[in-house]
Formats: sequence, C-alpha cells, structure tokens
Amino acid sequence: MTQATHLQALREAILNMDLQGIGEIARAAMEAGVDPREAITEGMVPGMVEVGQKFEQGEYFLSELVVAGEVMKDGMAVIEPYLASSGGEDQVKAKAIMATVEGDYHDIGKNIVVTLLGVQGFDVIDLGMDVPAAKIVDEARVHRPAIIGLSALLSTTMARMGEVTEALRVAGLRDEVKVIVGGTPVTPAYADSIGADHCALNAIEGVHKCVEWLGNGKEER
Ligand code: B12
Repeated sequence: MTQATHLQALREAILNMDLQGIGEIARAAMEAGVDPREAITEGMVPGMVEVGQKFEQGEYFLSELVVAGEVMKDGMAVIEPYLASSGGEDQVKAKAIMATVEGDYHDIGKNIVVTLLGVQGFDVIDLGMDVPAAKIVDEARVHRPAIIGLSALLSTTMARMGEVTEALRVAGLRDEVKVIVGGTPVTPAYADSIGADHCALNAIEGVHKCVEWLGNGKEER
C-alpha cells in the first residue's frame, strides 16, 4: 500500500463511518510509516469535511455526524502515541489554555490542537467544550498561561470568542496572554474585530504560531 492509499483509506473510514475498521486502518498507516500529522490533516480531516458537505446537502443526518465524530476520535486514539514519539521541533515550556466556547459541542479540532501543543512541549490545560468566558478568565487567573486557544465551529457560537477577549481585558489579563482563535467559521477579519492575536488556518499552522510566539519573548509564567 502506498502512502496515498493509506491516507485515502483513513478518509474513507471517516466518510463511511467505519467504527469497526478505523482502529486497524489507522494502525496499518502508522506501521507503514505514514507521518502521523499527515494521517490526521490529509487523511481523516478531509473525510470530516466531506461528512459536513453531505450533511449540508441533506444526504447525511445528525446521527451520521455523531458516528463520524466517534470514528475520528477512535482514529486519533491510535495515532496520538505516534505523534508523541515523532517528537516536536524545539520543545517549548509554557502553559496554554484551550477551550471550545460556550454553547459549542464541537471538540474534535480543539482536541487535535491540544495534542499537537502537548507534542511541542506545552503544558496544556484543556477546559473542554461549552466553556463560558467567565470560566476561561478564572482559569487564566489561576494558571497565568502564555497562550489561550479558543475554538468555535458554529457561526452562532463564534461571537462567544469576543466575550472571552473582552472578559480578559476587563480582568486586566489581556496584555499578558496571546489569544489564538480557530474553527471553520472564524476569519482573520473576525479575529481582528475582537482583538485576538491570530486566526489559525488549521491546527498545524496555529501550533507553529504558538511556538513562534514563545520564541519571541513570551516566556514561561
Ligand atoms: C462532527 C460534527 C458535529 C458533531 C461534533 C462531535 C464532536 N465531539 O466534536 C456533533 C454531532 C455533536 C455536531 C453537532 C452539531 N453540528 Co456539527 N459538525 C460536525 C462536522 C461534520 C465536523 C466537525 C469536525 O470535527 N471537523 C474536523 C475537525 C478536525 O476540523 P475543525 O473542527 O474545523 O478543526 C480544525 C481547524 O478548524 C483547526 N481548529 C479548530 N479549532 C481551533 C482552535 C485553535 C486555537 C486552533 C489553533 C485551530 C483550531 O484545527 C483543526 C485541524 O486543522 C462539521 C462539518 C465541517 N466540515 O466542519 C459540522 C458543522 C460544524 N456542524 C454544524 C451544525 C449546524 C451542527 C448542529 C447545530 C446540528 C444540529 N442541527 O443540531 C449541532 C450543534 C451542536 C452544538 N451546540 O455544538 C454546521 C455548522 C454551520 C454553521 N456555520 O454554523 C457544520 C459546518 C455542518 C454543516 N455543513 O452544516 N456536529
């Protein structure tokens, strides 16, 4: 099997909601030496994008979204240990808080970012999904992270990101953290409008930005 065939098999496992097969497909890809980051971003993520398109077209329903989400999580469970052993570049040492904003139950993308930040040496405090702005501020007060990462997948919940940056400002914490936002509806223009520091194109680009920030003076707190 070629690298491309493994990536295709991963994509199809998500698209066909192959809950039984994903473990074996992901294991086979890892054992064949497929790069774990590519297995996620070039294999499973495009599968999820297609699932979303089928949902939009009325071909898939909510039950399919749920199962596809489970397949993705099972695939991630197999791939994650390989990410850890493939190592980061220059390991950074800093705290990062990650959360999916209030009202939003999409956590697959956020979990990928949590994993990749961990691989890069960040001490990640994962607050989970459906997290109110006040909770994020409380945790920031306790942990004093260098970075706060926010995820939103719904155009309706994206607005909650602005509540977080505002609450951080009111709490006097905004100037001591970098805020990075991501998720499909989030645009650089929106990120600018709420005073976020960066809008991630995807998990890998976002994590690179976090590493770059640390190299540019945001030291461990
Ligand atoms: C799986 C899924 C679900 C699952 C979520 C399971 C879970 N545990 O996450 C379930 C079934 C729960 C679900 C529910 C709903 N969903 Co849904 N869902 C999806 C789907 C198919 C895939 C999302 C996903 O996981 N993608 C894969 C991951 C890896 O991609 P990602 O999240 O974008 O993350 C990547 C980047 O964006 C980035 N990233 C993300 N966040 C962050 C943050 C930072 C800091 C950084 C650096 C990077 C980063 O990194 C990731 C990797 O590169 C999308 C379709 C789509 N194409 O996005 C719809 C989609 C997001 N859902 C949608 C809808 C409408 C719903 C529901 C309202 C459906 C309903 N009628 O009830 C509910 C809402 C529930 C709620 N309150 O949140 C719409 C949203 C439309 C909109 N613009 O608002 C979409 C776009 C489907 C569609 N095309 O209509 N959903």
